[in-house]
Amino acid sequence: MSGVDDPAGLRAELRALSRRRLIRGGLSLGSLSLLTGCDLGTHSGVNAALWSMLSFNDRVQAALFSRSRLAETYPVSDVTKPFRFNAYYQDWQVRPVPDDWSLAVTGLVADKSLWSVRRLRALPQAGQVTRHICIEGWSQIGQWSGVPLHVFLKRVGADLRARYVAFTCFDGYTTSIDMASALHPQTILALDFERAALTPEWGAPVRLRIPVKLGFKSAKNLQAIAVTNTYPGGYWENQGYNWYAGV
Ligand SMILES: Nc1nc2c(c(=O)[nH]1)N[C@H]1C(S)=C(S)[C@@H](COP(=O)(O)O)O[C@H]1N2
Ligand SMILES: [Mo]
Repeated sequence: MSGVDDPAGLRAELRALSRRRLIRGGLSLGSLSLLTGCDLGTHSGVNAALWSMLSFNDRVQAALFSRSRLAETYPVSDVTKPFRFNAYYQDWQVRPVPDDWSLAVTGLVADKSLWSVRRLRALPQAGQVTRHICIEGWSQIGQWSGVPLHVFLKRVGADLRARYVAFTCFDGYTTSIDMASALHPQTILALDFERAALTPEWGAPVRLRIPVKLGFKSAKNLQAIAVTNTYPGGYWENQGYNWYAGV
């Protein structure tokens, strides 16, 4: 997984993880060392922990994840204006929704039929005002609504014991998440932003919105969702971003 060929990068990630936990007043380096049985306060302890376990960071984060811990929510009046666009290309390169668009579902699911926007809107909907946190160091509060991913996965008869849910986008972007995070109550297939249909820049016609993870997991312009036990990686993940990316 991420950082395996880049020990310095892994150490930086661990420092960032530890800092976040410290700031939140939750876990400290001490509790991380309890989890690993290593002395993480020293350089060699960090190396031992990280180099002996390829996906150390992902595993620690997964172990700390609680499906009942909700991301903070805000009043609608806190929504950031103007709302920032971000992608691996400039906004003038945004792809319009293909005329023949439909959402495909593949892999370990019973029902592989295609989904139109209309069909998605007929499923139960949920809204949220949450903070989107980009790994590049900025954040913004947005208001999204759409189909909870757990509702969708159950509806298509997904194998909920599978390890990963992977997302493919028609702009060429990809990402993937663990099943526990996919089933989190605040993980939604968003159709609306500020109660109006998403525009192409912000992910039309449907995007993932997952406030318990960094912004790069919130895939826009979805084309296909796959349920799989084979590690899928992703556009940024394959370039070294921490795969788990919990906030
Ligand atoms: N399809 C697609 N989804 C994407 C991206 C992208 O380039 N393409 N960028 C990701 C990153 S890094 C961020 S920070 C958010 C930005 O979402 P926003 O444009 O709604 O602010 O989208 C994520 N989802
Ligand atoms: Mo991002």
